[in-house]
Amino acid sequence: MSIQDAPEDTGTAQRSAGTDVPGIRQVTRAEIEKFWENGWIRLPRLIDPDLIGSMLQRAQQLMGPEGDANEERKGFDFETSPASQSFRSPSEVDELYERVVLSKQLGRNAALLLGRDHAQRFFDDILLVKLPLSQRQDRGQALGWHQDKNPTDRSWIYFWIPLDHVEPQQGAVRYLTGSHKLGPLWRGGACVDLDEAYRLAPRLHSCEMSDEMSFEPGDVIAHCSWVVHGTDANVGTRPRWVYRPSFFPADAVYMGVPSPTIAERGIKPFEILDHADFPITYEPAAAGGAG
Ligand SMILES: O=C(O)CCC(=O)C(=O)O
Ligand SMILES: [Fe+2]
Repeated sequence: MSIQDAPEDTGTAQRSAGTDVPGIRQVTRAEIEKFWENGWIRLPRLIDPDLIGSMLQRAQQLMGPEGDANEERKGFDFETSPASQSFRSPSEVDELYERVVLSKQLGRNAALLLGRDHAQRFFDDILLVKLPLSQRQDRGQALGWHQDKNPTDRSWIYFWIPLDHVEPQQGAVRYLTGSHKLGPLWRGGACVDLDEAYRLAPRLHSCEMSDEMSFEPGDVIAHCSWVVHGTDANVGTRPRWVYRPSFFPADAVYMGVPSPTIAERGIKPFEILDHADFPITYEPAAAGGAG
């Protein structure tokens, strides 16, 4: 059932409540501290592996068992990327993804990580399947170093959620640790090779590259805006399944950075993103939310 079809859907109010989804734990104080230091944090078993298993099944229904069967929906899915096969906004077509992104728990974790107990909105979500390069040259390549595009005036939280075991050779994400402290360095979303990144921002030499990591279902990475990151190619033999939703503080304002997602909803520069498609999923208890 889509949000539009929900029986008692009253728009923003209905979606803003923040559902309770069992199986998503809260981030710890130690994780929050390390996140501030590094700009990213690995969150072991953030999500119950059984819930992740169900999400993988749904993703396979949408994209095929190998993650390569969905047709690109013109004008909706992102430009076919050589780095992965993607499926944009699974939460609009699948009720499990809808429940997960509207969950109070993910929103609260975003607030806790950002260091201010403030309401959070969901922005968007995408499935990113990096296909084995050996099978698909055009869907398994490395993704260059970049900062995520953020059209607002404050940091967002991006959850990088493997839906299956991920080994380093499958092209897991890597970070230039601490690079968020350098602020915006070049155009958000623009991917460059490492030499070019160092040329554009020589201070990046002081940011250590994260080690290659393996993931079990349930392990998650959260990163903030402005941390420089990229992925290697998938030189393994299995598709790499990742789900990537994003959240931001409810009082952030649109800065006018070209963003069809925002502009086509009639939101003008310096306005908050007060729209049913950017629902508030978490509100602190004092503000009337369930905390
Ligand atoms: O892992 C990917 O395919 C993309 C990683 C990334 O750039 C992100 O999550 O922002
Ligand atoms: Fe990114």
